Amino acid sequence: MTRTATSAFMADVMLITLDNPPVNALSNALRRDLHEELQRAFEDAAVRAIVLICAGRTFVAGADITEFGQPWQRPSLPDLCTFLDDAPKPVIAAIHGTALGGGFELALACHYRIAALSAKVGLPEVHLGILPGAGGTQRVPRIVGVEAALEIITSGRRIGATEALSLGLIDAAVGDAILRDEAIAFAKRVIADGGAMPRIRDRTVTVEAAHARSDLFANFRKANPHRFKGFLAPAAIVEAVEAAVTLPFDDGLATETALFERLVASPESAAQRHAFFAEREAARVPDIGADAVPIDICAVGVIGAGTMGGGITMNFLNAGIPVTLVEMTQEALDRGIATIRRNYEATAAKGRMTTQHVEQRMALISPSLDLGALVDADLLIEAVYESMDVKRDIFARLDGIVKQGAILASNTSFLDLNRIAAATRRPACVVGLHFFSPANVMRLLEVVRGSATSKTVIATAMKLAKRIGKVAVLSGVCDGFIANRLLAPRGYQAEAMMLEGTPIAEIDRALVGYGFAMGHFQMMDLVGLDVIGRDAAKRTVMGDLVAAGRLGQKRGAGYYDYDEKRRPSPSAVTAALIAEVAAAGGVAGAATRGDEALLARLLYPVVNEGAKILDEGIALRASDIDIAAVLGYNWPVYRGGPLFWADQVGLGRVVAEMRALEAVHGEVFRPAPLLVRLADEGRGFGSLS
Ligand code: T1G
Repeated sequence: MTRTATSAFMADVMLITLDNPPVNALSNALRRDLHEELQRAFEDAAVRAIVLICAGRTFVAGADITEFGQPWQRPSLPDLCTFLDDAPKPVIAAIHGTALGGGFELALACHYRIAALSAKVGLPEVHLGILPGAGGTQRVPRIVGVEAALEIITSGRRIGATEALSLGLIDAAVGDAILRDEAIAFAKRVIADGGAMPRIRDRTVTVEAAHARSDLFANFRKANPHRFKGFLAPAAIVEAVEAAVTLPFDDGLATETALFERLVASPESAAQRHAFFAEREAARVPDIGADAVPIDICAVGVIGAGTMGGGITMNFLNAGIPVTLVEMTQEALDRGIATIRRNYEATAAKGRMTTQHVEQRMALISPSLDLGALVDADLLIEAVYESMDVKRDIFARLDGIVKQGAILASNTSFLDLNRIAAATRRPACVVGLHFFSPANVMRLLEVVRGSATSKTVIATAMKLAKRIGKVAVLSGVCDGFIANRLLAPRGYQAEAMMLEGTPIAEIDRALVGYGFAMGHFQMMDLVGLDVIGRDAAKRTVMGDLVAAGRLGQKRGAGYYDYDEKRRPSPSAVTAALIAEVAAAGGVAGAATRGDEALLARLLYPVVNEGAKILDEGIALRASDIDIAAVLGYNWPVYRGGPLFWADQVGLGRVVAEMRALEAVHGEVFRPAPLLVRLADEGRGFGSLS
């Protein structure tokens, strides 16, 4: 077996190199090898200092997440950190790329840290539903103080080398190319200065300063409610950091370990880890290999400068890719560009970008009223309103204008991509790129594969998604593709229950209790009832609300009434309208009561739709459906997505409850064949991968 840690001796300094591609995760094998190399260096009298450095693209990215759930093999990561604490000679971590989670904790257990200027450090464990389990919650507050530590660990954010230096998390930052040499020089200076071995565990100033401030922790919880709702890890992090203040170091570590064990065994963490891997798995398309070489996208054209077109454009500007933005009228073009500028300026006002960056990005836009300006673009994205005729017309015209090999993409959210492609003589170059609103924020990008779309085009779209910070999920052609089709039944059921007499506030409360940021009706009010397409031929509550001028939050009234702070309260007008529409439609039925019953009604049809989407081959895998729901519809990540959640409920139970609902509410609750088959076999969706 090749060793994952090796040593080289440079005069007095032992250089230990960790080499475990792709990200030097601290697997069982790496920990064992590192322990042996350290042991050897500790025992070798000729070695007076040790430098820990990594091969490949990054320093250690953390514990090996694929080994979670198995018992730690010795030495565990906390053991290794304790071993470093007890080191008889100075150890210096040399950081490049990202030192994350257990990787950063390993560095924190060293005596010194030197980093490349482009390096980043951080403790992202919170995103996996756990906490730093190798001393991070005890060491970081000893460096930066309790408040900064709480912020860093509960946000999981990455900290650049310059900020890390100013916070004291690292001791030096040097040019990337000279990291190795500088680390060795640093080690030699330490030796020359007497070989001091400062340990973070011995620092007491910041934690003692927090003794008198027992309200710190309660205040932090109060100030950041969104970080805590539904998630287990943030509260445990606060508890662990509190232990750093109230307990001696080793007892604090023991508290951290106990909390870690509890979190790692929780369904919330299992769900978040599922989402981590689902996100990465989604990029893989089985029939597209190295032979499909993605084309370089150097210039993009966007047709339509409305809300979607503007948001889409921003993604490319952010990635430094120039965009030609085309509209039909000067007024629409000016409005679209002004909106983009306003968005950037708002970000700058919050201190999250400089005005210089705003100007740099704006300078990448070439506005035009002429499709002819798109002749040099490598990728065209059409983002006009949802009309098959309009889209086919644009694609036919683009076909006559754009260069050979250019990719023609539609942002349609439900139209038949194959019919759009058929308007051109190059259907192999046509693909769907379905962004979610707001397109510059939401991370999901559905890449829709038409029946003729070439492998090169799919490979390009998947790669481009990563470049612009999106997670691409491949979808086949169907009405609504994956995410919209999946979630549509939730809306139908919410509306059906409303007509049956279930108060809308109860429906919304059940969804919020499950973990959605807002309920169905609150969401409708936020979007604006006038902009949501509906069946004009049918009398609906929404139609009546619009007719009554109740357009949603923006008017202070929609499904709910809103006060000046936009807080919703139940509306007597809406209640009366609901009763009228229900009576006119002859809706019978009883109100559904209780969160469990409400959630079964709202979410089982989503699970069922997911099973159909999978069975039809519209989605490649169950985890793609989960990630589409999490990233496209803010399905609570600690539930893992609808199919992961259904597995946790147990498919046998889901099917049995659906059959009971089918008896009352009919076919919409008939379990899909795949669901029934899996339930009968005692399996879950997770067993399909
Ligand atoms: N363990 C195992 N595999 C990992 C991994 C990890 N920690 N991190 C990444 N991978 C795999 C990933 O699945 C993918 O595999 C490949 O590496 C490249 O990743 C005790 C318990 C490092 C910034 O949460 O944030 O330490 O798909 O596509 O965009 O407190 O990966 O190629 O087969 O994402 O260049 C804490 C997670 C662990 C860091 C690189 N650490 N990783 O991003 O590539 S918990 C993290 C990342 C912990 C201790 C606790 C990113 C990255 P494949 P990629 P990238």
